[in-house]
Amino acid sequence: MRLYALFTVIFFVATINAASIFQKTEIQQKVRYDNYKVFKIKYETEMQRQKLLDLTKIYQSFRLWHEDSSECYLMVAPNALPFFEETLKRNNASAEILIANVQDLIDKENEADARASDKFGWTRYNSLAEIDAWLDEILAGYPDVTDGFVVGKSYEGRDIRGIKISYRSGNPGVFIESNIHAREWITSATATWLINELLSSSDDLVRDLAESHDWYIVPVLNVDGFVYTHEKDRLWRKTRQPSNISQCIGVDPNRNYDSHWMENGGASSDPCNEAYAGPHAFSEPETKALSDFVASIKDKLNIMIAFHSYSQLLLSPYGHTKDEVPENYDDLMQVAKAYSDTVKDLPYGTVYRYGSSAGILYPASGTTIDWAYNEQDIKISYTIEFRDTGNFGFVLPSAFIIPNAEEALIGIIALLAESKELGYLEPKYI
Ligand code: 0X9
Ligand code: ZN
Ligand code: ZN
Repeated sequence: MRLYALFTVIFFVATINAASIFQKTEIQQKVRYDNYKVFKIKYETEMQRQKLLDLTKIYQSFRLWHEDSSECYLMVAPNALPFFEETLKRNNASAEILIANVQDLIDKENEADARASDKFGWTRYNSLAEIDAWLDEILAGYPDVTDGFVVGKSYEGRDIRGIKISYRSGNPGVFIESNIHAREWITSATATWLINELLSSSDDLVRDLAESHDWYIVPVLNVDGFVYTHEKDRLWRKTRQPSNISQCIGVDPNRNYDSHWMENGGASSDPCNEAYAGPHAFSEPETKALSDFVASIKDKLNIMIAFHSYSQLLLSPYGHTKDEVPENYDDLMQVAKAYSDTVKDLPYGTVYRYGSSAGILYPASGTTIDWAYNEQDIKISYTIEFRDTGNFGFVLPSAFIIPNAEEALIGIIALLAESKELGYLEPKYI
């Protein structure tokens, strides 16, 4: 009898222990960015550029937020500040501080009163589960003009969902890919707002926009990464598929498309790099699925737009080289100008610059829009980098969701009108 009691006690203790160990792995801490700073660094020489970008090899301490042809935005961990300052001095470079404490921004990202609300809306950022539930409501509410579709499954087995909006058959097709980069939350917030406007607005311009195009919108392509940014690390960019050759997880999906893959230094072969192209083109289930889906309807698609953030830019092909521009480059610039002019005329006065991707930024090979343009014959293709220009970067406060989305809507209206003018909205194959 005594022995039995003892066994019971041991068993009980063992169970508690197992439970607490289990809990530890379950309730893993969120990554924090207390006193991490973001600097803007202008470089004058290629040497300076190399030295600064080299820092990102120490990827726990230095992370690249954005790069332009003449500057970069670097997030620096507090313990790496002395080394960072020394590196600047040694290379005769100077840095401007844009964000003093990244964690502070993350904590305040969602507006105080919206944070508590459990209603879906555009005053705060929504989780994937909330977006999925909202999509179901929208599909149920507009059954005659919407169709839900599943692009495919992510590495972790989630559905990658999209919505088709069509008021009549035979309309020119517009495809919108959004949130391929996990941390770019403003993109899915804008995409969902756009879906809502297309279906519910009574404005004449918006009604015409909605009803004279067929819309295919994927609000969150990188579903695994997006969930990871909500639950573990707000600043995650890549997919979540592990590597066979490294401890570092994930691939930059916007370097993984099968078009000039890994050419011209437009991507990295280092799995720890934020622009890792993957072990081969379309190694990621997410990009493979999107490309198969787009290829299956390419005859119906006149326009491809990929939503990104940040820097307020409209980028056309090519990304893989700046030595050449596409044959309809002048048209692409004219259409981009229409977007930019219209957005600037709104009371917000927001400035969007435009140009070819490689020309204005840096070479990037294997991007969605280059693939759509080069391999799928979609001749009006853009990456749009939304707000802002660096004061908040990826952690754009939710108060800016609606202004950003309004700009996107008005910009897209102008983009499509100009494309139509230039003859790009005719049926592609007769
Ligand atoms: O680097 C990217 O994939 C995009 N910028 S982001 O900050 N959203 O990651 C830009 C892709 C456009 N093409 C080129 N930069 N060439
Ligand atoms: Zn090539
Ligand atoms: Zn992006």
